[in-house]
Amino acid sequence: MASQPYYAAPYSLCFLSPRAQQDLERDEQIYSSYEKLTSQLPISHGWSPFSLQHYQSFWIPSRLVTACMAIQSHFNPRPSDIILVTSPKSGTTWLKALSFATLHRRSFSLSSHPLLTNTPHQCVPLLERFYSHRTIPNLNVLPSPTIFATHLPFSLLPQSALGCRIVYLCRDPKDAFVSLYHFLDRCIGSSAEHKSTTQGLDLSKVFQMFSRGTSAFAPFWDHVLGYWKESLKSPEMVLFFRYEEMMEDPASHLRRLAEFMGCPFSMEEERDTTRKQAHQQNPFVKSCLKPYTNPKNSIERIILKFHLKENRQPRVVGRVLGAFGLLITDSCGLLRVWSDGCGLPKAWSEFDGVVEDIVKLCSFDNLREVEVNKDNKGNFEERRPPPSSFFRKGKVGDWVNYLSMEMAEKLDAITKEKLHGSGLSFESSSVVP
Ligand code: PAP
Repeated sequence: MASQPYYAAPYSLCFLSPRAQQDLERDEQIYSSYEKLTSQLPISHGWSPFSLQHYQSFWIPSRLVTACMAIQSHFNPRPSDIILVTSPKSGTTWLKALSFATLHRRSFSLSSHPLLTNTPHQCVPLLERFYSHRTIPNLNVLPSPTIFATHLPFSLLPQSALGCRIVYLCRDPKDAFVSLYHFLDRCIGSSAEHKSTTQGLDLSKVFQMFSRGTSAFAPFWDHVLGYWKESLKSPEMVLFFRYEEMMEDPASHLRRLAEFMGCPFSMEEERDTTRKQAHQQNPFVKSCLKPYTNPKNSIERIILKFHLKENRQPRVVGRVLGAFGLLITDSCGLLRVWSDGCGLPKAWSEFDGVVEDIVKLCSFDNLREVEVNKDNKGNFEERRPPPSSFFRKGKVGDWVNYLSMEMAEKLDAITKEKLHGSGLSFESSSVVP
């Protein structure tokens, strides 16, 4: 094996189980034969220093082409497994976190959740990386169902994957492009290998490449359309989400995701959420929601918040009424804040709405502050980007800060033309924010 996989359990076990010498030799032969094939594929250096190869009508990062071939011939998921699919920079990290936290919500408490010590990419591996260690991972050791992720276009998925449930998340191509540009530029900037040789990516040059359909796992539009059409044909097999809509209402998307994955939220879990929503509408409680939403905060913070309201209310009356209002509208919430303040561990369903807990755990603001995701150092030998590079802004419409109107109009026109007649459109997300 060329490098040690870094995945969280149980995925790490796929590489740890003992292997016979003949299996190792077989894997080596498999990967060598793929390498011979890749050497004949057309190559593009338009995103230099990264190169792409044209494989089965899509541009694939050169270093991942052999892995794609290995997936096509050796990836054998069970029908119960779930496959998350995205075009790069369309919200992969977020979808991984949400799916993982939802499927395993009964196994972990909030205070000791794996997403607090592992990146979402360690919790749910990307198949193209999982199969890039020159060894075929042993999937038999994995529990059922297991979640995998991939950037592979629908037409490149192996037959074996078509029996699994697929969740597809897409994003306005303008934002996906801007995100990709920053991500790769940052990878170059922090790479000792490239620092001395490269100035970074030229935005207008790579924009041309993207518009022509030459970027990772592109053409972008063919990627989206492949899954969009399949979701119309077999909605029970392909769930189609959009980043922009998910940002607007993450909770209802999470409910649909849970249902699709076969683990819908129970009445009990839902009831808690409904109660919490009612609580949030209470104007009194609204004023102290900020400390309430951060599990690290304590009752003292809430009281402090009431202090801040002094300008409008007499100090004592304000404080007493505030505490009383909170107590009667949400005594469980108060208890929760108190228990968190005391550092007591809390199970998912102890007091709070589970849906909201998961949405919060996986939110951009929360994950970005998790120590393991703040890491600025990648592993360039293993071509692993710094975890922090997956958490840039997490905004809809950030393209407006980087693309000229002309560029935006050009991309919109291509998108309109490519998606014409499909029933899919990005027009509503194109409005300048
Ligand atoms: P990948 O396809 O290479 O795995 P992916 O996670 O899709 O990367 O892309 C990162 C984008 O998702 C970043 O967008 P930006 O560059 O426009 O900021 C990142 O900020 C955003 N992102 C990461 N985590 C979240 C999250 N929890 N919620 C919303 N957006 C997120």
